[in-house]
Amino acid sequence: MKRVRFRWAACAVLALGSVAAQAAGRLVVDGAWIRTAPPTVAMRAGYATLRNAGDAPIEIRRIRSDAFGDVSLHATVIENGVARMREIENLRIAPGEQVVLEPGGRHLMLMQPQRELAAGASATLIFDLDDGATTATAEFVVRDAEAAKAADEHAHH
Ligand SMILES: [Cu+2]
Repeated sequence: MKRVRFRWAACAVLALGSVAAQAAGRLVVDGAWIRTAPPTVAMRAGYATLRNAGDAPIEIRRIRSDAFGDVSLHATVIENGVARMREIENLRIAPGEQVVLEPGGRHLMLMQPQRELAAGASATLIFDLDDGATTATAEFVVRDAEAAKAADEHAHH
């Protein structure tokens, strides 16, 4: 009798352990692009769909790239009829949810390009998640806004 009870307890511990190990967030970055700008402009804007394909919430703590001196996440807010940008410190995405970064809305602010980024070039962005131990990497392709829009419409048909 005692032996049976022990086995049941061990089984419960194993089951709990496997649940804890499986619950994890997973950032998927789709349709990532950077809008072209004249080489003299010291900033670019980046857009993408950020989706949490995991089963635990994720929080984006930091975004970095060798191609830029500084990367931050911005929201566009209208104050007294004027569009202003505000930094989003930590973006939290629930399991199954997605955040769309698009022209006129939330976007990545890419400062101090470290090299020429003509249309067709690409830059790797690294997203540091949660405790900093987890990262996601995405390739952002440089395109002009019209080409990006056409490609997006094509993808949806
Ligand atoms: Cu901005």
